[in-house]
Order: sequence, then structure tokens, then C-alpha cells
Amino acid sequence: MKLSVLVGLALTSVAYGHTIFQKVSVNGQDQGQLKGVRAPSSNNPIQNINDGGMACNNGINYKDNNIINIPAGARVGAWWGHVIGGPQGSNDPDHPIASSHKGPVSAWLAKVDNAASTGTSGLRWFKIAEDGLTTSSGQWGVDRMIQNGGWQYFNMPQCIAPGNYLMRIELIALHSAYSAGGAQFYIGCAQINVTGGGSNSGSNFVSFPGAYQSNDPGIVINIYSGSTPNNGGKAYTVPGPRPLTCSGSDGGGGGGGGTTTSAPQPTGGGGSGAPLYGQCGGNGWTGPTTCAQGTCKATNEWYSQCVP
Ligand SMILES: *[C@@H]1O[C@H](CO)[C@@H](O)[C@H](O)[C@H]1NC(C)=O
Ligand SMILES: [Cu+2]
Repeated sequence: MKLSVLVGLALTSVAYGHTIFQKVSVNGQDQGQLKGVRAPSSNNPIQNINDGGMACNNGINYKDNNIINIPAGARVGAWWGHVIGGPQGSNDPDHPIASSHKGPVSAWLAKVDNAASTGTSGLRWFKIAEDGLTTSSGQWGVDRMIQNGGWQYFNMPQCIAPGNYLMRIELIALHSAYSAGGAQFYIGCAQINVTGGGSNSGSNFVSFPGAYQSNDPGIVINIYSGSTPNNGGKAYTVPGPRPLTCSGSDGGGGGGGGTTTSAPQPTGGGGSGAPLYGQCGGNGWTGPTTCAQGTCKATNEWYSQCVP
């Protein structure tokens, strides 16, 4: 039966395709296997965007008390392996991940008092880097990570305020994302201390879970044009807010993110309302309840978000 063949192929890719974030490099210096990271031993993805593990994954088997110093402006690497340690057996074609698992990679920070001891719920996350689809070449962030031997590279923005952060690393595999719940989220966190830097402790904050909508066009998507996974040559927008940039007004203080300067809001320190994809309500939320861009829509009782 054709159907059973398809199901068999799907199961095969599910069983052998997965990945785990498990170490960090700073300006080319490998910080050591499982040092300063929180990693599961399971390489299974999360597929429910409301899962609590959307922050820093579930079933953390590896966690130490190391905190990795990262100078602002540093070239940072996040390393992915098929299983803990890297390849599964010799000549593992699915290390660092199966090449079918096309999609974007991104990096996020949340300011914390102590990166080694902090919990992962209720944090305010902001994105510092993303690598989606280069439409001209059809190359995804995942393709570049595979070419770099499992290293996902990005820069720690120069303007980030010094101190402890959890650094959230995310890879979204879109090969089965054509229906809701099909996208695969691979997530891990590192315990870091930014040194040097500026005074920017983030903007365009989101919660995990909560940052993504189940119908986000970057999450429910058929990336295939025939058998070519290049999104039909069309542009792809990585889900969530755009990464923080240090240029212009973003270089200074935190907060902000809105583009207008209308009347101040009665709540929170926000200024002109929450940015696009920012939180704008929910039980216990004390920030802005209007949107600088988009409209405020409740995802659940805990989280409302500005959506286009
Ligand atoms: C973070 O780095 C600063 C130097 O900028 C250092 O004084 C501090 O002890 C570090 N904190 C941790 C927790 O490593
Ligand atoms: Cu997989």
C-alpha cells in the first residue's frame, strides 16, 4: 500500500532525524561538552507550542552550575548533535540532524539574577539572532548549521547589558509543518554571564510558551515546491519578533521597541504599547495592555499578544 510506505518513511525520519543542543563556543573557544548548558538526553522535539518546555525543553538530564562568560560582541556558537555526544554510531547521516529537517534557527536571552539557579517559567525573552531562509539559494539556517559541523553561529550584540542571562537556542524543523502541530521545536538553554557591553537588557519581550501562535505563517507552512524545500522561492519570516539590533535608538536603554511616541500607557514602563508579537495582557501581567503595532489578542488566560 502506498499509504503504509508513506507512513513507514515518516516514522523513519521521526526516529532518526532529531537533535540536541549540548555545548557553546565563545570566539572560537569550545566551552566544553555539557558545560553551562541544560540539556535533555532525549532528542525528541516539542510539537505543542503551549508546552512548558518551549522555554528550555523538558526532562533536563544534564545541568551543572557553570556559567559561561560571553563578552558583548563575541561570536557565539551553539552546537547541535544527533544524540548526546554527537553522532549515533559511525558515519551517522543524521548527525548533527537529518538534512530533511529544514528550518530556521534562533537565539534568545532572558535576564536572570543567577543563571545557574534560575527556573525557566515566567521569564521575559528577547531574540538576539535568527537565521531563516536565503531565498536566492534555498538554504535554511539548519543547512548552514549542518555545513558548520553542528555549530549555529551568531553574535552577542555589542549593546547588551552585562550580567546573567539564560540563553535560549531554538531550531524549528519544518519538513512536516504543513498542518498545525507538525513543526518540530528543538530547544535548549545555556547559563551565561555577559561581560562588557552596554545598557540594553532587551526589547520586544515574549513569553515561552506564549510567543507563538498556532497558525503563525512561519510555523504552519508547506516549504516544498515539488520536492524542493525552498518555500517555492518565496521569502520566509522566522516566527516571533525580529532580533534586537544595537543601531540607533536600540543601542541605549532597554524596553522600547515601539515605533510611535503617543501618550504614555497607564500600566507598566512600556511607553506606547507592546510591540508586534509582544505580550499585552493575561493574568498577572503588569506591562502594557495596548499594542504599538497590531491588535491585542488573547492566546489563553495567561497570555495576550499583539498580532498583525
Ligand atoms: C560576570 O562577569 C563579571 C565581569 O563583568 C564578574 O565580575 C562577575 O563575577 C561574573 N558573574 C558570574 C556569575 O560569573
Ligand atoms: Cu526529527
